Amino acid sequence: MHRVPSLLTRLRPGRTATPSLAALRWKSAPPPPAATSAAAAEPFINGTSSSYVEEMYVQWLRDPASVHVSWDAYFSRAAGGAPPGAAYSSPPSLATPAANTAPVTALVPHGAGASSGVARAATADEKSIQDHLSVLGVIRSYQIRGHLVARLDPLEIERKPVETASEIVVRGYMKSFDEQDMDTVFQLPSSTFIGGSQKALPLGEIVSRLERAYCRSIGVEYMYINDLEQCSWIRQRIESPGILQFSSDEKRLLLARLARASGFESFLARKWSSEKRFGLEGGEVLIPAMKHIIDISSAMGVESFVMGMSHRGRLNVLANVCRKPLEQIFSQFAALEVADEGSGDVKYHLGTYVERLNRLTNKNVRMAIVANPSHLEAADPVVQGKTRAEQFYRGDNEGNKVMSILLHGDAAFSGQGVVYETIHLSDLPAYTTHGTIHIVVNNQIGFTTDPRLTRSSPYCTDVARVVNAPIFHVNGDDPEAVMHVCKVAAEWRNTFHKDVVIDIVSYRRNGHNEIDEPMFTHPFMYNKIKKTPNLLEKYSQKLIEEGTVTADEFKDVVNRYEKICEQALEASKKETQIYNKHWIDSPWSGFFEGKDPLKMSTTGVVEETLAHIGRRVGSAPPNAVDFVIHRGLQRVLNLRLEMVEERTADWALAEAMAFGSLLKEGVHVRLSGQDVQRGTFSHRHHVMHHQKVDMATYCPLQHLYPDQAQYSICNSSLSEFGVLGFELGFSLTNPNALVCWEAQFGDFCNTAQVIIDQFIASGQAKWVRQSGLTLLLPHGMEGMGPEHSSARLERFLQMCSDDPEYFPPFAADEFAIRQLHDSNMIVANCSMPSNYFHVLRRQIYLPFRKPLILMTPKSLLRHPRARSSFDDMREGTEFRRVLPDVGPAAKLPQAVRRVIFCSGKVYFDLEKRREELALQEQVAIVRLEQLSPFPFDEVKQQLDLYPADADIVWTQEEAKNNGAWAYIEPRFETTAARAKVIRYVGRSCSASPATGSKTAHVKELDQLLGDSFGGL
Ligand SMILES: Cc1ncc(C[n+]2csc(CCOP(=O)(O)OP(=O)(O)O)c2C)c(N)n1
Ligand SMILES: [Mg+2]
Repeated sequence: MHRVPSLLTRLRPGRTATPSLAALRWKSAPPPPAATSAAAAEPFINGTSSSYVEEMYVQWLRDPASVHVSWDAYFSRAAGGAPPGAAYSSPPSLATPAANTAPVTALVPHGAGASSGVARAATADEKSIQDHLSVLGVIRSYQIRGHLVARLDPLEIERKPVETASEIVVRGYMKSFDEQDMDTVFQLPSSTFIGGSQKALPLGEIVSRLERAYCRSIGVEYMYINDLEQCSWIRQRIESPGILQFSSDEKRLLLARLARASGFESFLARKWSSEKRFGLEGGEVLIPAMKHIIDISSAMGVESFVMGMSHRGRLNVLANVCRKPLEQIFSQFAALEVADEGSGDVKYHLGTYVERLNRLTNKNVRMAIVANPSHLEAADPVVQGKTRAEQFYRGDNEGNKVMSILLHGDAAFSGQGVVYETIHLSDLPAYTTHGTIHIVVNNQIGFTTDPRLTRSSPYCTDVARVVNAPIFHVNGDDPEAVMHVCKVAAEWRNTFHKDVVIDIVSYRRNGHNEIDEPMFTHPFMYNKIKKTPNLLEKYSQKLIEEGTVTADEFKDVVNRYEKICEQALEASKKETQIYNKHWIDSPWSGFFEGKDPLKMSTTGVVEETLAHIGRRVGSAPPNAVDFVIHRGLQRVLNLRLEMVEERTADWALAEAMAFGSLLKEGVHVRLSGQDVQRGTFSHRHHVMHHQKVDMATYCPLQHLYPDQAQYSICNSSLSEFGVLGFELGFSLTNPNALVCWEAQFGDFCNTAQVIIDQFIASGQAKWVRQSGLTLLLPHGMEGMGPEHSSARLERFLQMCSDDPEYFPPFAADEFAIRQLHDSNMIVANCSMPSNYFHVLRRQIYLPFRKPLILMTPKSLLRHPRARSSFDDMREGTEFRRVLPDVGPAAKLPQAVRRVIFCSGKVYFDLEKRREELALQEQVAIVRLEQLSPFPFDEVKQQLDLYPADADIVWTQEEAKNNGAWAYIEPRFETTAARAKVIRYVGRSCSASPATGSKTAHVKELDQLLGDSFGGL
C-alpha cells in the first residue's frame, strides 16, 4: 500500500473554495471544450486545466471508456447538444470501483443530505473534476518545476527544506487533497509515463513517482520545447518506472572508469604536487560520462568526435577518454626541449587527435580535441566549424557520422557571449552540426567567485534554452544518474539532431589550480568539501555493499591503473625531447607529402575559363523565362557581359573568376559572413532571387561545370566571433578548400578579436596548426564616419611576425615564397581586381597554408579605373606584391623627384591628383599590394630605380597612428639601410578612426593629397 509523502501531508492547508460548476460558462458545446474563451475564463478551466480538458476530450473521442465516467458523461452530453452549463449535470451512476479506486461519490463529505441528491451528485462531480484537474496540475508542475528542488548539489549547500521544496513544485495544486485522497486512484493523462503499463495510479503513488523522476539526482528542463513529440520523448526517458536500473556489468564498468579518472589525478598530484594541472577532482564523473556518450554514439554509427574543452580536467580527458599515450602527457611535465617547429603552449591547452578502437562497440572512432587558448569558450565555434567541415567532406548531411561535444565550465558557460553566438548557429542550414552535446562541469565556482556573483540567470545553462535544447542537471555524485542522462542526451542527439545540455553539478576539491588556496574566499564551501568523501570512495562502497564487486576486485582495479601510470612515467623519463607535432588536432595526411615547400606555380588561368565564368555569372538562370530577376540585377548582369566582351573584370567579376576557376579545379570554395550572397555593397549577387516565387534562387557559381567542386555561399547569423571562429574551424579540416569570411564592414571584425589574436595570428606557432582562412575586410576612408571606415589594418600588421630589422637573405626566385613560408599570416591591400584574383588563388596554390587578411574595397568596387584586363589574369600571370609605376616616371626614373609609396584605394586619389597637377614625370607612385610579409626585395628595387636624392613619401588615408605607417617605416629603413628614409604624409594621429563629418573628410583628403605633391 502506498504511503503518502509526509511532506505533502504537512503541507495540505485548508481547502480553497471550489468554483461552482454551475458557474461554468461554455460559449458553445465542445469540441473541443477547452478552446472556448468563456471556459478559459473560469477559475480552473484555464492554462493547464484547459489543456487537460482538451486532452481528456481527445482521449474520450478515441475511446469513451478510457476517461473517467464524469468526463464521459460531460462530453456525451455536450456532444449531444446540451446547452451551456447543462453538460455538467450529475454523472451516471458509477460502476463498482476497482480495488483501491475511490468512486467520485466517495469523495462527497459525510453529512451531505441524501435528500439533496442532485446537489450531492453535483458536489461530487465538482470535486471529482477539481481533483482530476489538480492531479494534472501536479503532474505538469513536476514536469515543469521539479528540477527546482532536485537534489543536484553533492555538497548539499543549497538544498531547500522539504516544505519549501514542495511549495515550489506543486504550489496550490495539492491543497485540494486530503490525506485520504492519497489512496484515490486517478486516471493518468497521456502526457505522463510514470504509470509504465498502468493507466491509473493512486494519488500518493503518482506524487512519489513524480518526485523520484524529477526531484532526485536529475533535474530536467524541457517543457519549454515547442515540439510536443520531443517533450514526450524526454518524458518517457525520465518518467518511465525502472529507467535508472543498471546491470551489474554496467556498474562495474562505471566503477572502473571512475577508478581511472580518480587514479590519474591522484597520480599527478603525487608526482608533481606543485605543478598546475587544473585537475578534475570533485568532477571525476566527467570521464565515464564522456565515455558513455561516445560508446552510445559509436553504437549508433558516429565515427568521429570533435571536442572542445577548457583547462579543467583536460589532461584527464586526454588520458582517459582519448587514450593519448600517458608517456606523452607525462613528458609535458618534464622541462624538455621542443624538437620541432612552433613555440608551443602549456599542456592544458594542447589539442590532440587519436584514432582508436572502441572496445564496447568494436568500431573505430576518431577523436579530436581542438587546441584552445586560455580564452574560455573561444574554441566553441571552432569546434563547430571543424565538425561541420568533416560532415561536409564526408557527405554526412545529417551528422550521423561526425558529432561535436563541447565541455564548459559553469562560470564561462553563463558569462561568455560566444556561447550564445555558437549555440545560435546550431540550427542554421549552413552552420548546423546536427546537434551538439554540451557538458558543463559545474563545480559551482569560477576561479574564486561564487555563482551568485557571476550570473543573473538561475542556472548556468539558461543560454541553451533559446534553441529549445533540453537541459539535464544532474548530481555529479550520483554516477548512475549521470550515465542515464548521458544516454538520453546521446539518443536525443541521434534522434532529433539538436543540441542538448548536461549540467554535471559537482564541486572543485582543490583551489582553481592545485597551488591555489580556496579557503581565502570559500571557507563554508570548502569546509563542506573537506568533509565530503570522494566519489570513487562513495561509489565503490555502494557497489561493495550491494555485492556488485568485492573489495579485493576494486583494489585490484585501482592498483592496476596505478601500475600503468608508473610504467608510463618510467617510459616518459627516457624521452629527451618533446614534439609539438604530437599535439596536432587536425592532421592533414597527404597534404605536405611530396610537396616542395618552396615551389609554387603561377596562378593565372586560360582565357577561356575567365570568359566562361564571366558569361555564367553575367547571365540569368538557364530557365530565364520562368525565373523573374530584378531589373537592377539585370543591369549588373549586362555590365558583366560587356566587361567579358571587353576582356576586363571589375572586383566582383574577378572574385567570381577566382572562385569559379578554383571550383573548376576541384577546390571547394566557401564564403561565409553577413549578407555575403548579395554583398554588403550590392556588388556580388552570387545568389539570384526569383521576384515572384519565395525562396526560389539560382547561384551561377554552382553551375559552371558539370564536374566542378561545390560552392558554399552562406549568409550567416549576425555574429562575428561565432561565425569567424566557425570558419576558422572549417578551414582546419581540409587544406584543399578556400574558406573565406567576410565582415560586413572591416571594423566589425573586432568583435571577433579573440579568434584573430588567439587562433589566426598565433595558431601555427602555438599548436603547429595551419589554416588558409581568408578574411575579407571592407576598408577605406570614404566619409562614412568613424565606424565603417577602418578594418584596423594596423592591428593585423602589428601581429605579423616578420622582423622589421631583418632583410631576409633569400635568393631572388625564392624570396616571396620563403617569406610566406616563415610568416604567421599574410596581410594584403589590393588595388586591382587582377591582384585580388591572384591572391585568392594563391591561397590554394601555396604548398602550405597561411591565414590571409585582405583589406577589401568599397567605392573601388565600382571605380572605373579599378578594372583589370584578362591579360593580367591569364596563364603565366601571378600575384604582384608591389605594383610599380608604369607611366612616364618609370620610363625616365632619373627625372623623378618624389616617389610616393602607398597601399589600397588612396592610390586612385593620388593618381588623379598627379594627373591634375601634371606631375607624371616628377612623381612616381608605387603600390604595396602585399604589406606583410613585407616585400623587402621589391621595395628595394623601387628605391634603387629612382635617384638617391628623390623624396620618398608614404601616403596613407588612415590616421598616422593607424594604417600601415608604423609597420612600413622601420622596414623601409631596413630596406634602404639608413634611418629616416621615408616621410609620412597623411592625417594626423587620431583617437577615432575617421571623422563623422563628410565635409571634414573631404577637406582632410584634399589636404593629404596636397601634401603628397607639395613643394614640387
Ligand atoms: C575569457 C576569459 N576570461 C577570463 C579568464 C580567466 N579565468 C580562467 S579560469 C576562470 C574561471 C572559470 O570558471 P569556470 O568556467 O566555472 O571553470 P572552472 O575553472 O570552475 O572549471 C577564469 C575567470 C579566462 N581564462 N578566459
Ligand atoms: Mg566552475
